[in-house]
Amino acid sequence: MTAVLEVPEGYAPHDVESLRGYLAEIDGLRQVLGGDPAAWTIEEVGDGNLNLVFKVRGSGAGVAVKQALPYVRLVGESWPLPLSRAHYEHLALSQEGRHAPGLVPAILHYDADLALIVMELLEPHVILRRGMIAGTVYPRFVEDITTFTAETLFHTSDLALAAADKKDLVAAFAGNSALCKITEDLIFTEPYMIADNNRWTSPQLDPYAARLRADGDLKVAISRLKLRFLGDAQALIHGDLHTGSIMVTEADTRVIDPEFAVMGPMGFDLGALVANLLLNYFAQDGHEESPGARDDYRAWVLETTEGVWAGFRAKFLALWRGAAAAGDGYPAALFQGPLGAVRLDQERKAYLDRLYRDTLGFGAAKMIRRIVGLAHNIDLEWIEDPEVRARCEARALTLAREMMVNPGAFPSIGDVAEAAAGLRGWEPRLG
Ligand code: SR1
Ligand code: MG
Repeated sequence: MTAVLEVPEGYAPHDVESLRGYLAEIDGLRQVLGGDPAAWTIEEVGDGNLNLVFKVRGSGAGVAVKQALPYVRLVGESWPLPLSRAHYEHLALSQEGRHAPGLVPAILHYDADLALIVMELLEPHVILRRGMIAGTVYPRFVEDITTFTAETLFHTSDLALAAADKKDLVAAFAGNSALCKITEDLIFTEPYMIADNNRWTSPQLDPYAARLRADGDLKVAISRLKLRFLGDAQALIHGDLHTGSIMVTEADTRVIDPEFAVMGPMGFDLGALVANLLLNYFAQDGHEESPGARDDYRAWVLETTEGVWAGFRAKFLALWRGAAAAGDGYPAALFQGPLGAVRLDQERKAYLDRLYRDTLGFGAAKMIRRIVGLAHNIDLEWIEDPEVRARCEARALTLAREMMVNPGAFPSIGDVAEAAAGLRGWEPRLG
């Protein structure tokens, strides 16, 4: 039976022509686009799992229009999903833009009834994931993404905010529960059990999927991580910070699509970055023209993975050390004098050590879900030969399992990169 889709009065999904009429009625947007609305080119380009995305170009600038559908686009109308996610995306973009100016798209218009956001058109940007599949180096990426993560996570945490302000943020995002439920199910639960949504390269990865379902240590580890996601409102997290949520050029980086935003554990965002870079690393076998042709690129991907954690750590630490008016966590009154300052700085480093371990755990969860869960990455999906794809995936699963169950085996992010590189020539036993 098809579920009934409830939408508020006034909501209807746009098509190219209805969108043209809608945009033409909004003075500011008509001016931005320029020229005769009849001459605007409008194309629907959404290739994500959830929404409609239009690119609109006039004789002046272009705009991007994102509209939520009342269901999961990837699956269809049988999986309803609240339109309120556009509200949370808009709210998160506003917060992120305040803390990390220039690193998110500018918002030009928001229509709550239509669950629609109009943003500047990012051109000639490409989705980072696509650029990395093509083997393109992005020299600004590490610098920009570490600024984005350090600034947004620090400034929305108890390290920077007064308790009442932090609680207001928790309340503001608490209603995004349907999007959180997707994460809770698709990342923290289903890959470790038999579930209709799961899929993997079969039969090659059948033994790997079966081992995940039989691995008690892994189930405990993923459940601990799930508990953290459910209960630890550490900071405002983007909630879906994979390489498909980042647009880049060689000189610019923008983080898009924060519809999964919620107050949650910081390691969830950092783990998403590390995981998706590592997945791209493992996928390179399937994209290089001849064996070894992408070796320099592989090295860049691993350097980037290390740089993301190391750069974040340095910037976050600097923000905390330099915070003029600190938040209600770690009250200054408890850390007075030179001894207090030393003790607090030791604790800052210990906090980041804990965050590093969280990053490995959440990163591992994100690698596993993209290989045996519902929503996969094109880094791996675009590898046509299932034998090649399964080898890449098996290596990634092998590293991910260790990262989640045995994070102590990777004292530094360099150890993760080394382990990934060490798995390169390893021939997994496939089904
Ligand atoms: C049903 S939505 C599947 C996935 O798409 C989004 O990008 C999120 O990662 C979500 O888990
Ligand atoms: Mg998205």
